[in-house]
Formats: sequence, structure tokens, C-alpha cells
Amino acid sequence: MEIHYDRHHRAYFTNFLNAIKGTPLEGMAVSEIFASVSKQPDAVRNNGGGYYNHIFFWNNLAAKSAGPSADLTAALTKSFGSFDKFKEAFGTAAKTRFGSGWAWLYLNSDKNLAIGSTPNQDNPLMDISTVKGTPLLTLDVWEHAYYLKYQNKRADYIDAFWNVVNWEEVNKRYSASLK
Ligand code: MN3
Repeated sequence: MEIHYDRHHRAYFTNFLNAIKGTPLEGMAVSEIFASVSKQPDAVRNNGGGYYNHIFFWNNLAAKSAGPSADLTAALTKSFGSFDKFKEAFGTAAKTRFGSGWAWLYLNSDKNLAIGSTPNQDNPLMDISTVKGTPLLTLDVWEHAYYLKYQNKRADYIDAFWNVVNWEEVNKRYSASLK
């Protein structure tokens, strides 16, 4: 985690700042940049995504994991059948993302919960993403996220993720996304 945070994440942050330096993007919110990222150089897409996705990921981790709120539980049940089925579907999205990328729980434009994954450092706020909406929960499935501890066992890393999900944060994101 220390290497992930202090080296990988820092590199995206530094490279993102360098990529937007002296351009109009410097004055824009990152969500605005993502909304038209298809018109930007790859350095903005990849490093901007790497910068944002990691912050979003750290904030949905906590030492102690409670659970989804009553409202979020009801919505998860409506969309996926049950909380366990949601975990299974999210896990499948994380396991089946070929190569490097991210798994997401997000709110789609119909205000329904959906699960998907993005390649590389793309995310659901980007205009070029096939998975679009308001992100609520994410898991980094780049090898750098798990290789030191789990080696090639991505599935074990995904199972362990459920012990450290910061549901309080996800609950807040969910209520905010409905407004
Ligand atoms: Mn990472």
C-alpha cells in the first residue's frame, strides 16, 4: 500500500500536473476535463485518470468495514437480487477485467445502480468510457495493486477487499448521487 500510494499514485499526480501545465485545463475541475477527455492528449487521460481513480479508491477503503445503509442495501437488492449477489457480480467484473483496470459500482443515467469495469486508468466520468455514470465504489485491479502480497491470485485480493470497504463513504456518495 505504501509503494502503491507513494510511488504509483504520486507518479500519476506529478505527470498529470505536468500534462496540464500552462493549458486551459489547469483552471478546470477534473470532472470537467474527463467529460471531454477524448479531445485531450493520452497523457491527460491516463495520468488524470490515475490521479483521480486512486484518490477515489483510497477513500473507499477503511480499517473497519460496516455495511451499506438501508437505502443503499435496498437499491443493491433491487438491481442485483441481494447484497451477496452484488458482491459476486462486482467480483466477477474485477476478475474478468483483462489486463489492467478498475471495477466500478456506479449510478447510471437512469439513476439505477450498475457494475462495470474500465481498462487502464479510464473511469465512468470519461466521455470515452463505455461504462458511464457517477462512480460510487471502485477496486484497483492493476497487478501493482496486489502482486507483492497476492502474486497472481487476483481473486484472493478481490475477496479480501470486502473486509476493508469504507461503506460510510460509499453511503455518502450514493445519497449525493441521487440529488
Ligand atoms: Mn493503482
